[in-house]
Amino acid sequence: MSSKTEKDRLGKNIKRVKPLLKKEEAIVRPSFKKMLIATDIHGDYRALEFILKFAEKKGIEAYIFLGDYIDKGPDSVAVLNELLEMKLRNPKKIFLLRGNHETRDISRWFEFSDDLADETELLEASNAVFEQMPIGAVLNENIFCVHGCIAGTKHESLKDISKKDPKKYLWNDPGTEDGLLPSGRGGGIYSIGPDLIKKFMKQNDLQLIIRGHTSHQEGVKLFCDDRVISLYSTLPGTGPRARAAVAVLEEKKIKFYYYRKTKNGFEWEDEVKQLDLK
Ligand SMILES: [Mn+2]
Repeated sequence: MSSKTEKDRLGKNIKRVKPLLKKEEAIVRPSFKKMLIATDIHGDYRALEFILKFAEKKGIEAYIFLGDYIDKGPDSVAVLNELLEMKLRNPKKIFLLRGNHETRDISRWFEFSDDLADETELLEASNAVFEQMPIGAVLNENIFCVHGCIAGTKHESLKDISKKDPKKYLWNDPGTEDGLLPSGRGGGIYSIGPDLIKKFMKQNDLQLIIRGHTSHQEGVKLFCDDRVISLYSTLPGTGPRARAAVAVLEEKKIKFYYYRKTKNGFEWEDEVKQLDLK
């Protein structure tokens, strides 16, 4: 649960950040030497703090978050406050993509709306701000970041992605079987086959997709001949062996850093996985 002060802070941040997000296109295009990609913070303020401290040490220039800031964890409002304040301090270097939890349809069933149960105006204002969040990011001109996946439609172009109709991009998943398969997540949601993903990447001059949305024990899962990275940056709470990951994109390589839960907090692993880019 969040305090009254925390909620008041959210009210102010929401008001100030709205025009900034409104100005951003559905697809933002950051190009920097060293970028951090993290996703699905889901109300875990301690994990966010842990990740931000690490990023500062690494000399990260720009931050790309792939959505799902709220729900599941105990501190949705604190997480939002931290990220919105980062955005306000550094609007050209912090990018907050929209996740499927940043929608009216789903957030009303979860912790964020419980938190704001007595604050209908603030909940409404937050939802209005979520609608202004960008849907995707293209990093260094050829790495596409999105919460869910692509739509999987014919002749799909990045140019067609709009803030008005983002559902597919927030909900779909990459699959292992070719074609467009209905998803167990619900109606109108699909698992996108490697054939469709490769076609989309070719048509849009992309070499990699980074997405979040699916929690798993590994922190990073690769699909589509290592061209789709499924990242998860908090611990889904499924046992001591679970690990979470963030990605650091620097020049022509992308590195994955993993952390685990310890008795008193979190700990980075020594092992770093690296993917070389073209
Ligand atoms: Mn999600």
